[in-house]
Amino acid sequence: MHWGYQQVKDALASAGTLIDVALAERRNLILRNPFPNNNFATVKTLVCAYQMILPGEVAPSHRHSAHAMRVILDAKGSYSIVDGEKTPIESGDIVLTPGWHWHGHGHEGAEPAYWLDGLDIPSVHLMEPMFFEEHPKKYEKITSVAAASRFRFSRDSILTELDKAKGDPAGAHAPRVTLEAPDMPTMGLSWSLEIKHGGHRSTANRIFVVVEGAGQTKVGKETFAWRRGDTVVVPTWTDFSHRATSDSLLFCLSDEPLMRAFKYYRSEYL
Ligand code: GTQ
Ligand code: FE2
Repeated sequence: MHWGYQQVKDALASAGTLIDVALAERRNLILRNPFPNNNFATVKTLVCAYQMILPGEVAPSHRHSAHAMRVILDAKGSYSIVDGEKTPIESGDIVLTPGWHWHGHGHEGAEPAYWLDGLDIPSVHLMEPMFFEEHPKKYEKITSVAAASRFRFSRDSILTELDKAKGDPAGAHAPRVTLEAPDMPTMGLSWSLEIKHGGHRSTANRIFVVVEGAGQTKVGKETFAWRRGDTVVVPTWTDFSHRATSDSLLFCLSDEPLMRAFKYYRSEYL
């Protein structure tokens, strides 16, 4: 599957005229993958949703068993509060919300802010350890304000790491950086600078988010053209290859650590 950012933005903008987040808690558009008997998941183990917050809004705090992360697409002046810590969320950042950490979001900027959420809810559904709690005060008290947070990976810090990264000499994969996040044991989080790389398949389910650039991804027999902000999904054991038509930064959310923990991980370069 492929989802286009522009179409999603239009839908979220419409939703923004109907209801505010004080009532709805979150304004999100879920990427339900239309495989048989699915009414929620983006891949079998993970779900993604685009989220939008309007200037002046504050989304109430809550916590849940599911681990969550966000790829910030267009945001200036917005922030997350994770366990009392207020940290800015700006375009290109990754923000983590490990399971059972309180979290809410707010927006002090002038334009609507958009990001993509990734959560392991389908895995939690399978195993059934789901707990959810609204914050007793609805809005969590801010105990510290910090641009540098253990929950935030800024665009600049990611690009600095990527500058030092090397691609596979045989061309199997592009320069890649993997984020070490021990609090997020179900999720693999990585970035790559794509030009062109050959076929690969693995048992991991992968969700690619276009942080910058344009190009196309071949997934099985289908080819999806993508632009900044789009999402492309590669299900387990499906061949895929990327071809960028301009300098492209792809973020990949996967269930690779879960597959590895269970010793189900297999991978093949074609
Ligand atoms: O921002 O807390 O897309 O709890 C789905 C569930 C976002 C969030 C989602 C959530 C959130
Ligand atoms: Fe949440």
